[in-house]
Amino acid sequence: MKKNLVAIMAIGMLIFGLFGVAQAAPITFNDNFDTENSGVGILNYNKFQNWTVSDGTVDLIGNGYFEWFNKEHGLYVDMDGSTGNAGKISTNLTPGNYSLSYSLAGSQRTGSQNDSVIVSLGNTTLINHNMAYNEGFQTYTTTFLVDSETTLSFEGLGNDNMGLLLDNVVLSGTPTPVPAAVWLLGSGLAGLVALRRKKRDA
Ligand SMILES: [Ca+2]
Ligand SMILES: [Ca+2]
Ligand SMILES: [Ca+2]
Ligand SMILES: [Ca+2]
Repeated sequence: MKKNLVAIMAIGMLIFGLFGVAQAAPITFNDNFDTENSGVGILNYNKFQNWTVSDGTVDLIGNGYFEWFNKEHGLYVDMDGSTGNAGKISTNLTPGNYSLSYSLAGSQRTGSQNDSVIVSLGNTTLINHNMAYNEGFQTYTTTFLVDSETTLSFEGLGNDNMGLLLDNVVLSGTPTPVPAAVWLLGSGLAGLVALRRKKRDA
């Protein structure tokens, strides 16, 4: 009876180990914002699938709603929303090797000559973009290593409700292999050791 219990515990630990690895999988997404809010633009949007809005607001625009570009961009994000406080959007990252690409454009409004967006990992600035209002979408790519859980964020600067426009954020990550493998091996071995010990004692 006890032996069975220990065997079940060992299996459970193995499953937990696998589950732990699954949980540690890094975030991978291809975000063109086109399906946000059922595909309809909205000011001061804060229900993104992949992002949390903090420190101000951002607008979800395009698709005929405050549209500054041709239809091929669908919806995109105005990094300075409509509350006089440009917004910041963040997503959590687990340890791994990441590649990131995204498109930024000028505000497309003459009232805002230049605008900035800071891309950060936690409190560390990766890239500081400054673009003139009339610049079209440009794609930027970078790679980085995350060794402990952190956030990736895009932060608009300004307070005139006209910010840089963000679209096509593609993030892909490969998990840092060692901790996950050790965790799986360790939890499985712990179960087997317990099983052996029980057998020997029986
Ligand atoms: Ca889009
Ligand atoms: Ca705005
Ligand atoms: Ca702000
Ligand atoms: Ca501005």
